Amino acid sequence: LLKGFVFDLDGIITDTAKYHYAAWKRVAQDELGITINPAVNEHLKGVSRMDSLNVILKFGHKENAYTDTEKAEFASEKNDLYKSLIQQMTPDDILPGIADFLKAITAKGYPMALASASRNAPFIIDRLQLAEYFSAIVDPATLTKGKPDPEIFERAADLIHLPYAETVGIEDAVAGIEGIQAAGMFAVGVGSPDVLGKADLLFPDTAHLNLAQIETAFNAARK
Ligand code: G16
Ligand code: MG
Repeated sequence: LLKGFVFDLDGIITDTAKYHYAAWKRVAQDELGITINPAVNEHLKGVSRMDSLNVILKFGHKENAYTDTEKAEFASEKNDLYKSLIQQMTPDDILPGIADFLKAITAKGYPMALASASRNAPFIIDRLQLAEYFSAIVDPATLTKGKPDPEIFERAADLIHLPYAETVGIEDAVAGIEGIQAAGMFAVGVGSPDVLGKADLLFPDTAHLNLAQIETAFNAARK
């Protein structure tokens, strides 16, 4: 029986990727002399702050150019820039259909937890005025592994006491879909079939997310 939901943030609830990208682009250019592009940005999605920096350094062939202390400073500078950009977020930044989708889930009594790799997730959920919908938000600082490891999704379900087999996870990234499935959960993808073909159920965009369809597909899969 379907008991509840775990949600990704970036790409599902709101598009923080554009702000992460703007902040990394500046730091990469000014501090590292590396010019990143949208293709590199695809590899930063869902990836932790330090792992994102490592992706950029590798792209610029500078993976061994800096000490851990210097790297921590670059990451912190990026986060300061990022934080200044997300100050302006409002409920208008909620992706299409998400507000109604969260309302429908709540109306049916399913609990929800947030499984975002972002340490800024509680601030963003607050800015979007969505805090009332989430019974728990995973603190990524307490995790040992990033997506595609299932840890973040398992932690989210644990926080709201959901058995994994009765939990639905919602994600827009391949690594996220893999993590949800590795946790034994039902994976709902938002995106294109060529990228997220492995998902148990796929919607082309957030506006198409439909609770009744998810319930039907979940019940058919668990029979
Ligand atoms: C998000 C973004 C990533 C970002 C990560 C950590 O993941 O997609 O690009 O690097 O959070 O964010 P912060 O630097 O704010 O801790 P998710 O899991 O919400 O898709
Ligand atoms: Mg995402």
